[in-house]
This record gives sequence, C-alpha cells and structure tokens, in this order.
Amino acid sequence: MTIRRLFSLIAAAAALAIGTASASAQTLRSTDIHPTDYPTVEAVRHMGTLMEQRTNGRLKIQVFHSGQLGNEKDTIEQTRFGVIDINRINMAPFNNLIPATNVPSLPFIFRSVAHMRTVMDGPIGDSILKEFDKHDLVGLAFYDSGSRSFYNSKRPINTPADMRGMKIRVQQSDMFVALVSALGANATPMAFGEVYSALQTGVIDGAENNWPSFESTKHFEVSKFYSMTEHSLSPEVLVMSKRSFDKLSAADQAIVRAAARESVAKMRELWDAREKASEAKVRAGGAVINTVEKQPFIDAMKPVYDRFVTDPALKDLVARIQAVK
Ligand code: GTR
Repeated sequence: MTIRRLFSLIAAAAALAIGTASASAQTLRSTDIHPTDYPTVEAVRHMGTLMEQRTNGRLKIQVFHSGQLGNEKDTIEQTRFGVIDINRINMAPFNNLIPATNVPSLPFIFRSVAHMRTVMDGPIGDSILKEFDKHDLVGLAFYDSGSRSFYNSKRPINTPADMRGMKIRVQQSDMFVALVSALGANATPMAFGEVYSALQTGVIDGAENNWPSFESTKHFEVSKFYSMTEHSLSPEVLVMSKRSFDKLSAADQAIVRAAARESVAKMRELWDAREKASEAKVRAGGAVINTVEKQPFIDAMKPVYDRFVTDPALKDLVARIQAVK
C-alpha cells in the first residue's frame, strides 16, 4: 500500500468516525464523488429511505458525496476492506480489476440508451454483477451514465484526425487509455477531482464525459468545445462491501438488494431531467457543441476490441449484448 493510499484510508476512517457519531450503528456509509444534488447521490438517498421505511428506521444510508471519502480508485479498496459500506462508482475504475466490467465500457458497444438499459437490467447485467463477488464486493445494481463525449480547449473535433497529439484525461482504466490512444491522442489517466485545474493550467487539453458531469464540474468554463462522439455509455454501478453485507441478516440483505434495484427507476427519472438541464446550462455558459459522424470513430476504435476482448467469456458477452434487440 502506498503512503498516499494509507493517508486516504486514515482520512476516510476519520470522516466516518465523525459521520457515525450522531448516527445509529445501522447506518451504512456510502460514497460518491458527485455533488449532493447529482442524480446518483439522490438515488442512493432514495434507496436509504426505502430501507428505513422497510426496517422501521433500523437500517439507513448516509451518503458521503463530493468525494469526501476519496477518489473512485481509492474508494474501491476502502469498500473491499469494509471501511466504506456502499459505493456508487463508474465501471471504468473496475476495468483493470474485473475483466467483465470492460465490456459495458467498450466504445460503441450499445446502440442506444434503451439498448444499454435492457442489457444491464437483464441476465447479462446480472452476470456482470456476480463478477464482483470474487473481489470482496456485492454488485447491487447499475445506474445510467448517459453517453460520454470528448471536450477540449483547442477546437471542435469532427474526425479522429482532429484529436491527434491532444492530451486527453481518461479515467483510471487501461481500456480507456487504449480507446484514446487509438485516436492518436495522448491519454492521461487522472482522478476526476483533478481535471478542472489540469484543464485550466493546460496540463491536459481535454477530457471526456456526459452532460451532467461536464456541467457539474464546470469543465465547460475551461474547455469549451464539446463534440458529441458519444463513444461510451459506461454505466455506473452500485456495489456493497461483502464484509458489511455479510454482517446483515438474510432478511436485511434482501431489503438492501430490493431497495437498490428499486432506486434505479428513481435514478433514471432524475437522470433524464438532469441531462437536459445540464446541456442547456453548458450551452448558456458558452460551450461550443458539435455533432460528429460516428463511423470514423467506430472504425478507429476497433483495435480496442481486438486487445481487450480476447478471452472467450468476454467474446461471448460482447456477442450476447450485440444480439439483444
Ligand atoms: C462520471 C461518472 C463518475 C466518474 C467520472 C469520471 O460520469 O459518474 O463515476 O467515472 O465520470 O470521469 O471520472
């Protein structure tokens, strides 16, 4: 464990001690890097409300939002240790640890949001959730994350050639590094919270994300060209620490699982509204937005499949997703 990680664990434990002082022992601690009004944060609160109602207030959730417990990559470890009980996190930071999580993050794997929702809600999604079991985690549900597009401070991107040589921040995932490298750009893995100042100081030229994150982080202030490549629909996932889960009775485990599943509908309702509001906000804030012809991007990113989908189980997963109507 690096010194940085050790400090982050100590900081998290201290934050939790403060958080639990006034709460009951049955309060599960949940982490999210997004701000308090973000759909993912609100949806986990909703899950907590359902649990509270169904246990007469015995089981609750406290959401530590805005990255109070650390960046996504570090919170994975804390969740596996049981320092954090619940984690709302993107699939991408799991890509290096859990091979199956690469598949829903792959470029252009989903034809549409509806296709993504059908796949993740069904048996394919369930089989991916099961993969978390092998890593001291319990996969509870998937949330939406819209579609990710590139934005930068230099120019509109119309073709992959426009990205050549650009320094683009990606999530801490080898697959995302490969995805950006396939376009001839230089990928810089970096924690979400560091991106604004990296854009501002010119350490990077751009990044990629959905409308709500582009807006909530105010990245549009320092990186105004948003080009709608919509290259990845990499979903969010809700996981629980296996250590924390195993401490619950079977009845409470069922309540947690059901509340997580039911919070998905709430999340989607909030998400659909937030996407529209965020797009309007960034437009009003001066973002320059262009649509792109996707085929050249699909072609350029093909090598990502050749490199990351070699295992027969992953090939099968890709084929099954593509076959879903
Ligand atoms: C957001 C996502 C976060 C995180 C972030 C990032 O869209 O909700 O979980 O993955 O992107 O780019 O780091």
